[in-house]
Amino acid sequence: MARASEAPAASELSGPAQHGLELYRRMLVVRRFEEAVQALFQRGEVHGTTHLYIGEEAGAIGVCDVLDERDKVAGTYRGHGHSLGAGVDPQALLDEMLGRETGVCGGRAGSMNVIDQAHGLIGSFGIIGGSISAATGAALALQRQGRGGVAVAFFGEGTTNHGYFHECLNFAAVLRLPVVFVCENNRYGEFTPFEDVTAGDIAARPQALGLPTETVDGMDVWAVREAAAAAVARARDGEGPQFIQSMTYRFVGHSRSDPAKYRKPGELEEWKARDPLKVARERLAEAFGVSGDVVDGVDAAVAEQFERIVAQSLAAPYPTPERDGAREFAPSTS
Ligand SMILES: Cc1ncc(C[n+]2csc(CCOP(=O)(O)OP(=O)(O)O)c2C)c(N)n1
Repeated sequence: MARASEAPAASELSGPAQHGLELYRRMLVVRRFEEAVQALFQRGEVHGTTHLYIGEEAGAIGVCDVLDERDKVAGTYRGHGHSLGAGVDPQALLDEMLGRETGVCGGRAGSMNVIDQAHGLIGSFGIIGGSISAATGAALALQRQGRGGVAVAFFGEGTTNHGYFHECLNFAAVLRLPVVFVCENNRYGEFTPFEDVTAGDIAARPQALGLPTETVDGMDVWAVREAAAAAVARARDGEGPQFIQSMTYRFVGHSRSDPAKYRKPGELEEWKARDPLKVARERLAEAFGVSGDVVDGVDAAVAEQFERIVAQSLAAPYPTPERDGAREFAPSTS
């Protein structure tokens, strides 16, 4: 046991302090994963394109923390955080990015189309709004199964201008489906500020359909988690669809080729001052008495984990036409 004047070591933590440190660790895994993808992309190891979630980690980690094995998650093309939040193994996910046979989809999905039914991830959707319709359909199935499962759709604020959004929210409201719509408002749809293309208040849209709606600080994993816990509990209890708007910011361009010159002066710096990892570090110290040394220990362990993961991904085999996955996708000869 630590003396009163000493902050406890990691192994001595329990309850909310231990849980808070675990939330921090999971966000850090997403951050290091995205940095690894970025570096490997620049080396030509990741094909196609990638959309990184750097800066937005508190969203997926806060929401997914309150889900259980009955639940389903639908993410987007900015979906590595959604996948990791759902519980996809970082090694299998990185192998997938590199097109390796050991990837979670056998190396055939790449960055934007990851699916892992074993962890309730019903898909990552390159078509915007795809996550909304997939989660709404999953919620209909879950409602009929009657086991209390809830579906979660992640999507960006730009997607709230799409037909899918309005149709699915209406459908879910009419049928009181157990679905939580999580709008990750990172302020830009590709290169366009959301206020240039979005009329009125986004939160007023679900409210007009009668959905309980909460806007939260998406840089604070505890705030996101609290809103998600309440929304998921209501959806499980048969109270129908719920809506969360998580206010966040991406620290990198829309995709790998975007230098993000459209940002307003000082905006990036302002949001970086509220980096979810920094916010969590401060909260861990102030509210839970977790020392900087303990958090540094987590940083070191995750850095080491990623050294191993990257080396293993680079050494993993590529799929060959003889393997099962390739046959699955081969044109039928009958
Ligand atoms: C149906 C459809 N139309 C257009 C696109 C091209 N597109 C890709 S991302 C994007 C912007 C989406 O912005 P937002 O919903 O705010 O999500 P964010 O990228 O900010 O996470 C667009 C228009 C697409 N993928 N699908």
